[in-house]
Amino acid sequence: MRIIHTADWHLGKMFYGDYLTGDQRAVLAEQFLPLLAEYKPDAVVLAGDVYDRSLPPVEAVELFDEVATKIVKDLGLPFFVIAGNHDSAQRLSFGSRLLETEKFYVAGDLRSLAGPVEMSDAFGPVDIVLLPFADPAKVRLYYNNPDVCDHESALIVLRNAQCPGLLPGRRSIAVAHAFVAGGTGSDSERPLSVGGSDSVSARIFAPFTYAALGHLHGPQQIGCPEVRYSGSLMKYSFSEAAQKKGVVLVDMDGEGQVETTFLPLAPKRDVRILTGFFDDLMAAPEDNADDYILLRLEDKEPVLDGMNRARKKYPHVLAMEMPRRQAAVTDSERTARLRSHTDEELFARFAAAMRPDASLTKAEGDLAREVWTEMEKEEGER
Ligand SMILES: [Mn+2]
Repeated sequence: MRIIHTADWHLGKMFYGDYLTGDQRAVLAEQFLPLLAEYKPDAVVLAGDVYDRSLPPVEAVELFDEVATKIVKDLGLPFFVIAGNHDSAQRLSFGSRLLETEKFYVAGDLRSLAGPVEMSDAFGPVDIVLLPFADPAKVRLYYNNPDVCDHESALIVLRNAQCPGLLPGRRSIAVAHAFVAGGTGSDSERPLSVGGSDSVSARIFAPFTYAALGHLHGPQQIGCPEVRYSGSLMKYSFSEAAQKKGVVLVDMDGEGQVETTFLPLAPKRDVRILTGFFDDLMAAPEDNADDYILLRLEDKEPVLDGMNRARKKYPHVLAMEMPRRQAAVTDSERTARLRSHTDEELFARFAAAMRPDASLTKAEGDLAREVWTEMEKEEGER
């Protein structure tokens, strides 16, 4: 049995004010789908966070519709999808009982869960057990089980309900969206709970031959190659700049021995952090100027109009940090220093900083003073 394990697509994700849907479409159409055609898996597994939010933009829904149709209809592959903590379980499960007949299995709403899906290969059956993300309170209520008090106990109850009798020696794959203890997080994952413990023990997955996990955006295995996060489709924060993104190819033999291979995906624009002095970075040669860039400057002095100047070289520069400058002057020091000047003095200093080669002319000074007076008058009238 061969499956492709992916997770955390976050379709419709907004990154520094812009939707990434176009980039997501490109990586899915130009790399993910061809990879399925090349490796010919028996099934595709998407372990939660299909969308970035519970009410995704229409472009994101259209994209998922197109990709799912290509996987299920054109390539003829069974497609297993669970809801993550960013998805609306109810909305995602629309039509799920109908889609099952097409081998498109969507698990979201607890009410629509129907136990393991049995697949088979030359060696016999393989159970696919879908464990969508569900809040502990929801699980406690739905299964009427007062013992459910955290994510760990909720997932155990859900697991036991979804696979009441895993036969010893029978092969099975769990698909879950959870924070498994020992995993390493990134900035773009939303915590599963506010306060309290949101992690679950890897032992929950011990009965399964392989656990296809979603939630953590960095690809990683937890303790052993059989409990694994594929990581997200793309880099969704600068904390992920050094991560490699891709999908996991899982090959399982007749005895339940599992071999995993990471297959990288490279979107058209990378997410990178550039560290150095502003002038050096602007002068350095660059082959991928179209990437999403965070400038982490070593300069201590202010860089005038830095973002606009940087944008001429890097059209997608998204942020600029100056850690050394922030360390040198604290916010309260800066505020105190500003308070010691009049508005007029501050404006003259600002003008001098913006135009170092020519100080304010008398006419400009007069005009500025006129505007200040006017503004103060209006303030007073309000
Ligand atoms: Mn996620």
